Amino acid sequence: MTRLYIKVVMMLVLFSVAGLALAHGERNQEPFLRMKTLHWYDIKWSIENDSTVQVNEEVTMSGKVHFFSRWPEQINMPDTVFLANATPGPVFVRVGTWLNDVPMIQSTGVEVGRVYDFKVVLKARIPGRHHVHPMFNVESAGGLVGPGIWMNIAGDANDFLYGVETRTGIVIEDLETYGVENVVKWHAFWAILAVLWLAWWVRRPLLINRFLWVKDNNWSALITRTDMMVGGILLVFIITVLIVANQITEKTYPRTVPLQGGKVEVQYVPNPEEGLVEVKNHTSEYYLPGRTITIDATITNNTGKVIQIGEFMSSNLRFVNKKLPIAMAGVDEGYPAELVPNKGLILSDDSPIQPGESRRLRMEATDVAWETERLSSLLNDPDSSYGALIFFFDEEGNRYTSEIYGQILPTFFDK
Ligand SMILES: [Cu+2]
Repeated sequence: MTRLYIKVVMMLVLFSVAGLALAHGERNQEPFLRMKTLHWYDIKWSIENDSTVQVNEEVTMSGKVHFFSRWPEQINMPDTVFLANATPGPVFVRVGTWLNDVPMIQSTGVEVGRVYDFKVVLKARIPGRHHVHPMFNVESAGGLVGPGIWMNIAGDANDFLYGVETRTGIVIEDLETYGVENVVKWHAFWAILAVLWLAWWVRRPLLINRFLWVKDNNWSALITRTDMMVGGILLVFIITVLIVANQITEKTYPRTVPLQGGKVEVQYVPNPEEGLVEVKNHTSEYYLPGRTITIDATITNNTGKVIQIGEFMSSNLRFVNKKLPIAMAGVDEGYPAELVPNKGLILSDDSPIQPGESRRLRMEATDVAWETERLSSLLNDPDSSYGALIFFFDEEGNRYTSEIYGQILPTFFDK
């Protein structure tokens, strides 16, 4: 019986661990959070998908992140956001993050409808196969993750070293172990003191006797003169220790900077190519059995150039117009294949859009990813609307980005 119990528990543990290893929840987020908040693009990783780095090696993720202007009403505006990384536990140490080249040690606020350049540098710490994403923590919304790739860390976790030089020139060999001895020493000191103080009271008869003393108003038996004296001595001793310890600390570390609570300001860089192409959504449908999203939209070309539709991007899924070589060239080798659906983006009219032209057409994005990425649960949301970025290219290779936004209706029958 006990054996069976142990087996069941072990299996449950195994299952939960295996589940963790496969994904860490990026698919569980509500579709509106993934489609109408951040659009990550031009993402570059310093290593290839599923390649291996050694413990202590650094990897870099960089690219652009666009904050959608139709920000969901259910969450706070991105006035307090923090650039980070999503990994299964502290398997990497975050060495630094930058937004438009400003160090993001603290939180910042951003403007919706704007694009920012980000960079995240990580240092490999714990061996294993990990799924690693860039991520923004947004107040009230939680973590919003960008596309992730697999990274393998090889080596020994005990070899991990994270050294820094402080502003005052002190070299710390390893932050992971720095000052730990002192922390242990002080915890032990206070723990011993607390145990002694408890022992002082516990060594005497406890409940019944003391209850009777209270009942009889026998206060001098309850708290004796010796108790008072010991208490007084302890009080003076603790305050003296605090004062002396504080002085020693101040002498040892004359210059300390407290943890910073303020926000950093980041200026956005104007993106003149954004919005030059006007995109207006008429109707959008999600055809469930076929896992197809169809968008009926009017595109108005104000770029002064001849343009073509290159890509429809939402929730890190990139539906690329395969007939347009320049759009295909934008998909790096090594970009996670599960995020670039095979069929790409199908247009009802492929011909180039002339300057000044307004054209109504249908865009079709079909892939099982709508299901596997659990975006089809969009239809269970009280707010079934979608948001995406569309990329256009002119003949000189310039790229224009535009937002598209609309309500989306489910359809169950092929038309
Ligand atoms: Cu992941």
